[in-house]
Amino acid sequence: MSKMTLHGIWLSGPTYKAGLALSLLGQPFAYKHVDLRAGAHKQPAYLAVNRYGQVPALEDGDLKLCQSGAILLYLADKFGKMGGKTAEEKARVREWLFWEFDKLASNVYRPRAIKRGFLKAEDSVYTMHSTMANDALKVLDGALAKSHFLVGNEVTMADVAVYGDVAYADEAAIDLGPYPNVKAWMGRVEKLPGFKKYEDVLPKQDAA
Ligand SMILES: N[C@@H](CCC(=O)N[C@@H](CS)C(=O)NCC(=O)O)C(=O)O
Repeated sequence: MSKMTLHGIWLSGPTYKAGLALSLLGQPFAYKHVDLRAGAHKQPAYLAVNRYGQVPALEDGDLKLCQSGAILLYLADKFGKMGGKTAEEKARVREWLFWEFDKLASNVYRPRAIKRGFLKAEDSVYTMHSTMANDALKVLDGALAKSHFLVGNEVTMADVAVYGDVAYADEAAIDLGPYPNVKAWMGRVEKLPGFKKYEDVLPKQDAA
């Protein structure tokens, strides 16, 4: 089986989700660095891989797939792992994926982009997103009070997607102190075989 190729940039949270999923699945992958600052994501060569002009994208043979949530579900189906065991678990994984992109991802990523200087915005924009992130973190903390992982007893793509948001809370200056269940769950995810931090899973340039 030839290696899949992940296209992305190491600072991108959605790219981290795809890279982390591959790493937890024990799947080595080739990597193509997409230079967002140079506008590479809007050039025809890359638009042929991801029509939305965003990272990440995953190539598996002739298949070119975008949207990190869709990539995670594809990998779960392909390898028959981390997608949930029963029909209900599979549906719950999808619920979390839709929820996290609606309520959590951009409310962590935008404050992070502001704090890191990638995005210029008024203080009120930071406050709005970080307030919404805290609302979502309360929901997450409540769910994780009841179970070790988000769906069932084992890690699923729901954990990967949500971890790929909260991993950036520190850089976003969002305090996880009030969410002890989230912190304990992060510790469990970080102990999984194949777990890597974003700086370690995503190369900074092309890799074979
Ligand atoms: N919903 C998409 C979001 C991807 C996304 O926002 N990627 C950012 C980098 S982190 C990007 O490509 N930004 C450039 C742009 O949107 O033009 C996913 O989960 O894959």
